Amino acid sequence: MPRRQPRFDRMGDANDGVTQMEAPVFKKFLPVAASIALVASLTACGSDSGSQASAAAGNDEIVMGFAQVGAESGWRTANTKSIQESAKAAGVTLKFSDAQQKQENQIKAIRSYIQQKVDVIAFSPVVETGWDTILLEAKRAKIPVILTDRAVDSEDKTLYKTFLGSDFVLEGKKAGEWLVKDSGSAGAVNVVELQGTTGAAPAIDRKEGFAEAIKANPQIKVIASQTGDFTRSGGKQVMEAFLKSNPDIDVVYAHNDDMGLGAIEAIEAAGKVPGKDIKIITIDAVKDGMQALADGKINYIVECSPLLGDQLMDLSKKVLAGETVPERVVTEESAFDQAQAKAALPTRKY
Ligand code: GYE
Repeated sequence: MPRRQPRFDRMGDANDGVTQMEAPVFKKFLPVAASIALVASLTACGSDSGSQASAAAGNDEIVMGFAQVGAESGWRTANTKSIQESAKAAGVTLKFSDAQQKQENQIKAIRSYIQQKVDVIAFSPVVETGWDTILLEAKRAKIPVILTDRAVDSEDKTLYKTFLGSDFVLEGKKAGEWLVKDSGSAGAVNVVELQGTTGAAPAIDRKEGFAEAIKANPQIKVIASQTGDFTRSGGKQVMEAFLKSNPDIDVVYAHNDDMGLGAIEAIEAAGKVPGKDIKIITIDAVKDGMQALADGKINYIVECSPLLGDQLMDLSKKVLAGETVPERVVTEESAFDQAQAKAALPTRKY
């Protein structure tokens, strides 16, 4: 991932987050019973066979620990479903945990998987930085790690086997390129941006790709940009504030469908017509987003596929069989305008 290189320099020591967050926070603020309950729930919520690592011991069954970001969006729900279904189909025993968008919960989950001696750990890092300590623990325990969906910003590439997911910079670029084309020779175009979770790879990269695509067109200006945390309620709230302080918004660029859908509610409540008075561009192309696009309330959606389950199981099997896997596996994706959404909707899988 050479494009991440500049950020290593900017971020300095990638260890900071983890070392600060672990022992002190949980020991000081969580009652012992609550800590135990958390670890117990991490173990309980997967389809846990109760067996210890087996693939390495010569049995066929692979035990995977998956630390999910949360359930913040339609995309995430589809992603979780894909992973659970693919695990079942591939005969992989899945231990699954939901971190509720908190890095400390993901670190707890991963540590618990290490203690349980799973065969492989996969996770979608909620933010990019602060993973080196826990990944080093997994490496020392000889448990391979596969990054799924989101990347980590770490200089040590030996801490994980591969990274499977989308090219988020490209997604942002596609969104920006559509806007450049759509606005043609129009005068000033005022854009407000609803960013994803602060510090998350898709938020950083989608912002970067969009900025890059519009930079040769100074009439297109991002006049406000704030995080809506990838949620519908977050998108609505931030959009309400944007509408109050900016009378001349032409375009909303939302880093995911859910925030765009929240923005639609805010725009309608303000007496404006989404898709017409204010154009909306989003990323993901989940069912609700595609429906709003087909209905004319969104103008363009860049696809980001959540269906990573099959590839993840496949890569895990290869890694555990000692095969070499590519260090980066990029998901193939397209984009939709309103007519294309109408045509695609009946056969959409998510
Ligand atoms: O776009 C958003 C979700 O990491 C690609 O996370 C994922 C993003 C997705 O919350 O809807």
